[in-house]
Amino acid sequence: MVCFPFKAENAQVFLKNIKEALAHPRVGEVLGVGYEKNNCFEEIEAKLSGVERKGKKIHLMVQKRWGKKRPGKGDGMNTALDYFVNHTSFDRIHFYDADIVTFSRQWIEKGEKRLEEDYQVVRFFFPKVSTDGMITWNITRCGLAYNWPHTILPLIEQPLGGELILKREMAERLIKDPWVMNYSDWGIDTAYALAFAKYQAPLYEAYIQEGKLHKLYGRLSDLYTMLVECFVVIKESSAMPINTESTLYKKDTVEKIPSSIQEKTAFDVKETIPLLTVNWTEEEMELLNFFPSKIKEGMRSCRNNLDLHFMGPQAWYEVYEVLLEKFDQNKKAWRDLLFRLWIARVLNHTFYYASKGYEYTMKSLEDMVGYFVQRRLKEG
Ligand SMILES: Nc1nc2c(ncn2[C@@H]2O[C@H](COP(=O)(O)OP(=O)(O)O)[C@@H](O)[C@H]2O)c(=O)[nH]1
Ligand SMILES: [Mg+2]
Repeated sequence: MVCFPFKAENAQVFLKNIKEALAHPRVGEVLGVGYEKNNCFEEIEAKLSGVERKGKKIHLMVQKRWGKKRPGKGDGMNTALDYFVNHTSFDRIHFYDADIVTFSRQWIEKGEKRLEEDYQVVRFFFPKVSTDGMITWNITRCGLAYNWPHTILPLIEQPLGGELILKREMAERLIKDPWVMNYSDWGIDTAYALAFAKYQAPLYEAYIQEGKLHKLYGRLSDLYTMLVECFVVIKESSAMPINTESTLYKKDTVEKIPSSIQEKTAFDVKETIPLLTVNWTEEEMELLNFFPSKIKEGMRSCRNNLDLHFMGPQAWYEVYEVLLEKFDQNKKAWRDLLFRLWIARVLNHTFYYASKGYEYTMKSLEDMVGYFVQRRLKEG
């Protein structure tokens, strides 16, 4: 079974993806789980007859309320798991984002092949734009490295990726895990990744060279909610014991990155700068006192003079440490400050690394995650 969670997507793109999935001989059913019965849902529903295929089922449904966090993509994915386990007899569920323009049945093929081996979970990864994935790198991968440096978690290429396949047994475990089902928001991808590691599920990461082209963000402010929710799940699970010493884990090796991807910029820098420099509150200023003086001074002075040299990968470690200890998701000033600190890191990366060539940039990000791992292993 193939599931596409969706909220408000381009119907043409989504319908083409449904059609593509149905065309794979092994796919018996496509499930679309919508956020609500909105225009997108109704448009898809009205046009389904155009993509139907004999002997195969298409099922559209609205997500149910499973978690206690903001109702979001997590409720959508968990609704799909429940439907898959309790209303079908298929043995694998594939998840793909509905907005992917480059989706093809070869992805399904590639993943299915690995599940014939001993793997229980297959995740897909894609060539990356050097200024994209800034939550993945600076929040999720750094957080996985900080909290679980001795496991496979820091090695996972795209832990927030919505493209993955699970065997039935894994889906059954997830829906019986109240901790996982609680993440109804953007925290879900991290929650699944942590759960798989906790279950020691054999994992394969499959590389898709064509890349995942999908709708892009305009301003980084679009990412505010996602940023906060992705950090909160890391913080809340800090004490979770995970041991993957004997877990089977492998990934495809990456060949040359297409030059079209090497040259892309993921967001509008000019529009982003004011998110860091204007509208500071007294309370945010106060909270800066928790941070080492270099960071406190740097953040304070960047309001007048945009010098972000202070927020390199190693300074980010110091920031992360304080955030894990002090961040309070119920305080707006903390959420706003988290956002600003992250913007400072993203702009540091963009100004001082991304300007020096693709390979150098990507290596600096890998090195940052490596630094988190090494430092935590050293400090025990
Ligand atoms: N069911 C459901 N799907 C969602 C929700 N929010 C986002 N999605 C879908 O999840 C997928 C990934 O979301 P997207 O906005 O593309 O995130 P990005 O790829 O990280 O930029 C898309 O197919 C969205 O339509 C939600 O609240 N409920
Ligand atoms: Mg997308």
